[in-house]
Amino acid sequence: MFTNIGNDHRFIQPRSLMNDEESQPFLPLQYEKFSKDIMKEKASSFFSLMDNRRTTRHFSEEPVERELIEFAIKTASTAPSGAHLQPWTFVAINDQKLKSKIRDAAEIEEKKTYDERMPEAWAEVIQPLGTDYVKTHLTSAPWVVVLFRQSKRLRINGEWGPTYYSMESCGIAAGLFISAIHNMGLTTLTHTPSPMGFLRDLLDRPAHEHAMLVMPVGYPSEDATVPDLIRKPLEDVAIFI
Ligand code: IYR
Repeated sequence: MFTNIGNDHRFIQPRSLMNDEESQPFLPLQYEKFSKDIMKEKASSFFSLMDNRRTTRHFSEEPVERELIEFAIKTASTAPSGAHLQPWTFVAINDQKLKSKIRDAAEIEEKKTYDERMPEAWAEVIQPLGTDYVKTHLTSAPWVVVLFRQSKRLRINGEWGPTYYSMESCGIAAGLFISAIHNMGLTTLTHTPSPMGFLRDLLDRPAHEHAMLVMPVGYPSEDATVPDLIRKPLEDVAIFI
């Protein structure tokens, strides 16, 4: 059953999925209850930290240690996921030649999108963001991290089975990745070349993995700018009943 899988590193099963037949033990939850004051202080300081996050397209070429990227991916991988399948693969690219190949392929697609494929209703909402088909950040940022969503998983019996809520799971993981990057004093951008099928070929990922987000990571350049945006106030995004 496993013969055509061989030692292909792309199909390694997590330990947690290798004993389908055995029930998982339950452990006591490690939980620390804070006082009301500390809760408010933590809530407000985390909000301030995250409210200061901005997406910039302007990266410095200053190198970033691999260990920091590893921490961001480990943080992302703490995300809750459908059936705890953790249906994501983060490919972190530091190699300049490979980043250039990704940029060339992304710009070919993006040029077609911006010049021919983008409906007016879409163009009118991204125009204020100042984006275009030129993707300098894919070569200037020291790291480009590509998030792949796994739509299938290899079962213990050697058959392929589905994953569950993989879009939601990967979306949450991406949010944690972005938060981790911001918290450590770096910046990232959620870039979505469209279509992004070329990433599977360039990065040698299997057919059940689907590129979902391209995230350059690094320091902002000294002349980095951001669009003059305001965020919706609470009353426009929440209803309390
Ligand atoms: N994918 C393109 C276009 C783009 C789309 C949205 I929605 C944005 O918020 C920004 C850009 C790109 O990455 O440029």
